[in-house]
Amino acid sequence: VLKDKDAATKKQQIPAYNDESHFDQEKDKTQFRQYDDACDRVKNFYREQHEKQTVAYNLKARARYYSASRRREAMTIWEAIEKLNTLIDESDPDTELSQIQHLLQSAEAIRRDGKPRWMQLTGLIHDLGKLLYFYDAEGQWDVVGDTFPVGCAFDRARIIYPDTFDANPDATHPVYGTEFGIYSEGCGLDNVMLSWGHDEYLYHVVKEQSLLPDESLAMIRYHSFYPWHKEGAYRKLMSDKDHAMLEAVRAFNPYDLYSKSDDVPSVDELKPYYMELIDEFFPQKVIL
Ligand code: INS
Repeated sequence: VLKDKDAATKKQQIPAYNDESHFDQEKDKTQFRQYDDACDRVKNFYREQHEKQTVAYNLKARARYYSASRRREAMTIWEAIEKLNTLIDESDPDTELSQIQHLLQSAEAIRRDGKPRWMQLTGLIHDLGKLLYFYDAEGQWDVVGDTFPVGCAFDRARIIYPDTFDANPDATHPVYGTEFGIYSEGCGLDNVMLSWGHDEYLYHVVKEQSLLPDESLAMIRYHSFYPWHKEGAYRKLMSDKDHAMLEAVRAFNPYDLYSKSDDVPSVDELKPYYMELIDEFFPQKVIL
């Protein structure tokens, strides 16, 4: 692990990105995220996720994450990617490919568009938090799927399958059910508890154990927060910093979503390139 000062100097040298994506220009964007026509697997997933993501559950999940007795494993980033490979995401209407393929598709699309190396690496790892499923999860409902804040009213106009929140006890709670709930206007998303899952988990790991910049951390923490970055919900909770982070997340999103229809990449051919890239920003082994 680099000393704080070295880490700060390295972070300053990180090149900026521009926010245009070219690889997706030919794609029909209306083919993605069609939740009305989604299969039962997806609908059942969200029914359970929306019912069970409560403040009480989120406090419990975070306490578990920080507890000394949590099961932890030291492994290389590539080993983590391979370990994740057996998971098929029940919430995703757009792909049934394995996770390693989705990660490589995202990273390759970012690379083809000439984006900086830190952003390519973000593409490669952004879903690694789904490893949580093999550790502390209660199902897929606390690992995958779109995210949303808990502790304030669910934005039913901008979250998919809003009726399924009827079964969530927080929806009618005297505090959690109000517009700002336990938060205040402009408090900043750093202070907001987003539904627990792979984004939140990986965000903590990457923040603590890599040299990736703040934009990368935002891409990881918010990439599933579609109600915010795509639909414009919860804007009143944002701080000044969050506006810059929103731009970063929006620049990242096409590579996550629209690369799902790209050709299946060859893992063996691409591995050497990405192994080198991983070494630039991560220690040999990370604790997951
Ligand atoms: C998908 C999947 C992704 C997540 C998306 C979600 O089904 O779980 O990892 O980023 O928000 O819609």
